[in-house]
Amino acid sequence: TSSSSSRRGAFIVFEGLDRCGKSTQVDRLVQRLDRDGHKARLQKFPDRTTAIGKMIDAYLQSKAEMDDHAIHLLFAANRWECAAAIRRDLENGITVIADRYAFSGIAFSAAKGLPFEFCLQPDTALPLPDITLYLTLPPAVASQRSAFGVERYETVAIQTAVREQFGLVANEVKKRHGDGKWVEVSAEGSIEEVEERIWGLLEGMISGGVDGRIGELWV
Ligand code: ADP
Ligand code: FDM
Ligand code: MG
Repeated sequence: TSSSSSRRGAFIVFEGLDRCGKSTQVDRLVQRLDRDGHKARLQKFPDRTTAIGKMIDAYLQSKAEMDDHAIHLLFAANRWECAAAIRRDLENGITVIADRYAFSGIAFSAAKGLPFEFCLQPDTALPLPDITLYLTLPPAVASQRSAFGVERYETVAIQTAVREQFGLVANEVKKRHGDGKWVEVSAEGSIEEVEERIWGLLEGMISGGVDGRIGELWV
């Protein structure tokens, strides 16, 4: 119909602690959409391919040290350099699936002790996700998955602090943008079970497209 052709793509974000299954699930979702002939694009954050992304990558691998504020701003800058392409794709009817976004940015930096308001600010007015799925996994289950790697932040103590901050981020999203914008999804069970759970939540939004303008984060 003519109204469906005016609909834009959905902007879908996956968040959650390390090893909860985000990357596995975004890959499967994009593969499913490709199979179905639906236009979709995966956007990872950090996007390590850009000049800023390479600085972030060096920091995460502990090949470079950086002030906490400075690296926080680089993560945000890395989102801003991708923002125009996200907006353009959504307007062209392409579904954009992000593996992490500004919410990780806030949770990880606030967990290091930076003021919450400082952490929120640089992402203000970025494209607002239509929905963020926050994958949850009990720590005991997560610890049975493959061991933490060697990157910064991959310790039980840091992950515990980050989980607490994600709770505050969730409240902020619901308060500013509405309860429906942040949805917790259990990441327990087999990869296929989690995939079906996620598909059940997203199928309508993806196949029908989204009506209305792209929102602005925290605005
Ligand atoms: P994240 O991107 O959230 O850090 P990954 O998708 O990389 O998590 O998954 C972390 C590890 O757990 C990988 O080895 C992956 O194969 C495995 N994994 C992912 N989902 C499941 C699942 N539902 N059950 C068991 N193992 C899983
Ligand atoms: N991370 C990610 C941040 O600290 N800030 C951010 O803004 C973003 C997007 O980078 F430890 C952290 C979270 C995680 C690491 O790891 C990225 P993956 O495995 O590429 O998701
Ligand atoms: Mg991942």
